[in-house]
Amino acid sequence: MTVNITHENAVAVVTVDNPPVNALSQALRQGLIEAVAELDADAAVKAVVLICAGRTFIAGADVNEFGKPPQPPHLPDVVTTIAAAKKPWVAAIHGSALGGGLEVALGCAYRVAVASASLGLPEVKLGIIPGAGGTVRLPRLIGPAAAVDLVTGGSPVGAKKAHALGLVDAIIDGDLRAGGIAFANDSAGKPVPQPISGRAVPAVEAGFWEGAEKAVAAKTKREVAPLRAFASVRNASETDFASAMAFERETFLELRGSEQAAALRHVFFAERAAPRPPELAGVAPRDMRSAAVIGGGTMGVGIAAALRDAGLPVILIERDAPAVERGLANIRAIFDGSVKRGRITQTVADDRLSGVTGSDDYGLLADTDLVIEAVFEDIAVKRAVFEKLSAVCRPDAVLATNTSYLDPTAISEGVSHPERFLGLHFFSPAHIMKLLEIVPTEETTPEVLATGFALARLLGKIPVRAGICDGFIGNRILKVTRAQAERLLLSGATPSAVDAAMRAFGLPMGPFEAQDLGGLDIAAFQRKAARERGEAPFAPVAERLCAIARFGQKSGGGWYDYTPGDRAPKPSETAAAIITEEAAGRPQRLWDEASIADAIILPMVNEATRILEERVALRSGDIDLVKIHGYGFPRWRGGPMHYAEARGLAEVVAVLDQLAAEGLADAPCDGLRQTVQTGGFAAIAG
Ligand code: 3H9
Repeated sequence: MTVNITHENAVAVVTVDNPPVNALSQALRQGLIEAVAELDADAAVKAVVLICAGRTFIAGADVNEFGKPPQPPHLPDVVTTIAAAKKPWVAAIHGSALGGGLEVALGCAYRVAVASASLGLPEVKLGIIPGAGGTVRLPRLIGPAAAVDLVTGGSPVGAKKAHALGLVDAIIDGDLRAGGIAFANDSAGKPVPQPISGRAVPAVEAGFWEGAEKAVAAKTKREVAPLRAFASVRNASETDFASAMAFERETFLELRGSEQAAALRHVFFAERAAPRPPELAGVAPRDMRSAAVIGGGTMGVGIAAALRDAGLPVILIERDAPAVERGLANIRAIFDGSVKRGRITQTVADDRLSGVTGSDDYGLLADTDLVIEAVFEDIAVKRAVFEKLSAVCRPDAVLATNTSYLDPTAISEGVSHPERFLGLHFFSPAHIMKLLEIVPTEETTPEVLATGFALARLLGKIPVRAGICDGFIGNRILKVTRAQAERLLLSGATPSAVDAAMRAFGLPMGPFEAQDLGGLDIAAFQRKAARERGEAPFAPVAERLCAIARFGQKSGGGWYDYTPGDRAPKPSETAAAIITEEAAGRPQRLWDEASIADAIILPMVNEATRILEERVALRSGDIDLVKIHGYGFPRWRGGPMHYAEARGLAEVVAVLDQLAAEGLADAPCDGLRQTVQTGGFAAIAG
């Protein structure tokens, strides 16, 4: 039963039970309307507690219904019905009251919550705005400034903050049901508060709306929903309740069918599918109560900080005492940075640091559950580490290599019990970046692979399983991005034009700015290794820039020039001269922003399709997550694969054919051509 009613003397308890997160399915909406009618008619009932079974209060509308025509009863009507109930309803909140869930709570006369609960309107993260009165009731309840923050940012607030804002009437200590019933009994004798719909919106200072709009626009760039949510809150603050509700609903329905909403829904479900690969269903991970990191460089200390943030004690191994000291100082710098940014207090930082033991003695690892190697990207150095680990670690300890390009199977040669070995590709800075590529070898057991996924969950990261190839999923596609960017230069585009086009597409940075920031030497090192393997990586201009030590910002110049102390890129005559020389004899053409973006993004899709065909990635959604969480691909575009499907695969193939005819990209692979018939990437992945 979705909605169940019980009675505690004069208080009726309406329990919603719609696993997993009590989403507002049609049946639940219907059940709530019927509950109001039944309890209105019951003279013995003086007040009502609305509470949820399971791990959370109502977490919102059912996102699965968004692609389909709305079915009555519609949520705004459900909320209006609760708000008009003859008895006061008390929403008793635990877990999360999100989106439509919070809107239902706003229809209640009162809201009480346990301290651990959170409340919010995350609709903008799904490309929509609240559609059941959220933008209209909230400014009337907590004022326009707080309403703008909650609605346009989409992040939930904790119950205590919600209480301070006036969103929650009381925090319940102890049992929520009992506390909710006591609150309802108490309120039954008092005058019912004025319904939110009848309240005036508190006045704002002159210029508030203009300032707030600018701030929202600056944060959200090309995302549509936050500004539309802002407009709805503003309209609701300046007009009557009924017109405001109509305006909100119209915006909600329009955005619900938008491309951005479809893209963001795709990412929402991809993120929820990624941590649970079907082949690992029912496989228990190994215990992880302690961890160690080998290597105190940038990656090693980032990983160690992430492990500490998740509460694991960490041993940091370096080759000698000075290196240990440097590593510990680097970890301290990370925690100090978190204190400065207000993420943690000094006490928490001290505690995190005290949980790191630095040493050059591998013997300390005899009883460690998980060891992550993060030393220099050199196979001999890495193998030497695993030789030592094989000698000292328990045979069931999980051993992982953090590598971005090397073959984990080759690294694992000689490891004792190779079934406990796997690759974990963290992204820098490892304590911040959400992506974790998990790379099993042929010998990795399901239990050890499941441990990789459990680690991602513990660290709050998005795990994507990747097969073994040069660069795994993300860096393999990155190579294509960079090669295409250089092809563009040799055919008439400039670095600034390419970077501007990619920013216009939605990336935070263009490919040349990004290389200047990260350093051109890293990719040069990968290309050298590739040439030694007999490959012929394409980077004629980058090679020449490296040959004259133009490695980017760190050397004062790369693709661009930099003046000391200023990170703003300035077009470089040196780079331009090299480009002109390399482009000599090649056909030149005019490029606009859209065709530049096509010449970079669509070849990425082509490579990604090969990655799917080779089963290096198992699902196209996984590839989208890699590019969004590891490389700044705009979330609102849904990732490259979703973008290609939404754009139309026939058009993608046609543009690639044209680029190939001009010698500016590879021709579409067979798999990509086939998607035009099958309608999407699912057939390849399946
Ligand atoms: C909205 O409300 C619009 C209204 O204003 C207007 C209406 C007119 N629907 O995240 P988890 C599934 S927009 C359907 O791993 P957690 C999820 O797919 C909505 N399904 O759990 C997964 O399924 P499976 C605004 C949903 O404990 C399972 O639940 N609300 C929904 O880590 C567990 O999910 C939101 O945006 C949904 N709304 O976190 C809230 N939500 O097991 C989105 C989840 O089959 N949800 N599922 O893979 C969340 O933020 C988290 O799920 C929550 C729990 C914090 C609640």
